[in-house]
Amino acid sequence: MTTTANHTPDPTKAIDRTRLLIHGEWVDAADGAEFDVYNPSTGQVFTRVSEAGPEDVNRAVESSRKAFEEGPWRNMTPLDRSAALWRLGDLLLENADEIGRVETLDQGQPFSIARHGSVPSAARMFHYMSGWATKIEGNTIPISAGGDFHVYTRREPIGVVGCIVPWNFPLVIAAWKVAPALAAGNTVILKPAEQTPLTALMLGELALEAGIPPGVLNVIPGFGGRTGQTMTEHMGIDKISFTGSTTTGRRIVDASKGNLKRLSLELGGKSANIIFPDADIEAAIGGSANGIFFNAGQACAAGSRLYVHENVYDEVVAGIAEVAKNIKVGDGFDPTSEIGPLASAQHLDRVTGYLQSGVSEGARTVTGGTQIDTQGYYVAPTVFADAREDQKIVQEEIFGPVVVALKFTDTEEVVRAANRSAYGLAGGIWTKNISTAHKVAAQFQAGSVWVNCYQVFDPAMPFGGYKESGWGREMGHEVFNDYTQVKTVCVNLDT
Ligand code: TXE
Repeated sequence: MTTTANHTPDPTKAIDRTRLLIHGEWVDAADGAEFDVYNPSTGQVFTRVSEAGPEDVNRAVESSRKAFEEGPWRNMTPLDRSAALWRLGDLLLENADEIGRVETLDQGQPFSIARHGSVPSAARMFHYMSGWATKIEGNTIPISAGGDFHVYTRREPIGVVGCIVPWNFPLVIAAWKVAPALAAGNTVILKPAEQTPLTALMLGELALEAGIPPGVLNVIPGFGGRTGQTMTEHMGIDKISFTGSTTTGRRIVDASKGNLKRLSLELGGKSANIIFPDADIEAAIGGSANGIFFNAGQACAAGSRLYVHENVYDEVVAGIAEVAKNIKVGDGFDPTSEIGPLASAQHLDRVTGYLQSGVSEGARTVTGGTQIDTQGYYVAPTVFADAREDQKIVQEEIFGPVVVALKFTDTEEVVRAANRSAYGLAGGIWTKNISTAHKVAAQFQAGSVWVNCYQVFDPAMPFGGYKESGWGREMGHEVFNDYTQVKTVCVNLDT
């Protein structure tokens, strides 16, 4: 791959990597299968990619197992492992123009966001996690059993980790999983989503260039029901780290029981964002609008349930609707686009179904509410107001640029309402009252709470769900609980 400075992306340029990456080689699927990849900005097919079938999953597992057991990675000094991961972060940045271009083609996010948001964010994950490769430590433990014992723990890698990622932030979420899995000494089989397979392949290519040995990161695009299902059932994979829907998460729990795989599950959300009357209303409007409309609402932590105090309800709803109306929705390669299309035709159907359901269940459409009538998978940023708790648009994850506003009167009531969800991924609080902020943060049944900000992510901040939003944590040092296992060694010193 090559990079040019201040580059203007060319959507028509051919895609370099479209085959499976297994043991450092680019190979066709064993049965020759391929699938079409669509540009969501136009709805047109722009390339085809090899589709890994069961035989290819077997090949990838054999390769990753060999790479794990023979130890070119696990037995590398932690400092060398750290250096390779740092180098991979650097290579992502060096190739940011081309990776950004491909992410925009594949996922639809505006090029400026892909190039200056997604790629640096993935690079930061490798840089941050590279530091942990030298710091994964055990403990020494004083015990009271009779005798003289030296007891200590070792944190060891789990083995072969299957990473199954979604299509909303293809490269970023791959980095969330691959970087800590590798830092801990595991080997990885990465399966990108069928809608967005390309930047995962580029990551695999750069990993080889960074000196990560063949087989340590295999990349096998394919469909969930076939490639993904084969991975989760596979007896040769020790752990699955998955981000996607709660429905598929449940399927993965069922499918993984053969060898009782370890599971990390980062699932859906329907996060409550609460605006108290004493908030900086202008900041709350801007932050809350960004918290739902960023990436066309295709973000698991999106603040999709907006609870607004009755004293400021009309002002906030009008303010967010004004932001929504002025957002420029368009082709990811149009430099004026602020948000792009939805990632697939299937997802467009899902989101427009919710738009219809909002209206038929009686919510008031303040702005938007429609598909944008053009080629590609666009919907208008939408604000529903005066919704009721029992409506589908309040209970279910829409995963589109659609916010539902609800009015509240007192704090206890809004906390109860915010927690009345099967999900528990994230939440937001807007207030100038420090006591309200901390009290409500403590009462939120959610894995992340933002106060006077929304969707701030950092590699050092753990992220994951309460309740049906999942198991385990991504990022921070917490993530190593999910990518290592603890061995206790007890040595009798009286021999
Ligand atoms: O997700 P799936 P879908 C939510 C969002 C969206 C809904 C459906 O609400 O509207 O899910 O999206 C792989 N075994 N989120 O159907 O199926 C699949 O190939 C193993 C929230 O696209 O969960 C892809 O790689 N893997 C979310 C990944 O799972 C399987 C992000 C995600 O697809 C599989 C995405 C199987 N049986 C959707 N079936 C978030 N938490 O950010 C599918 N896959």
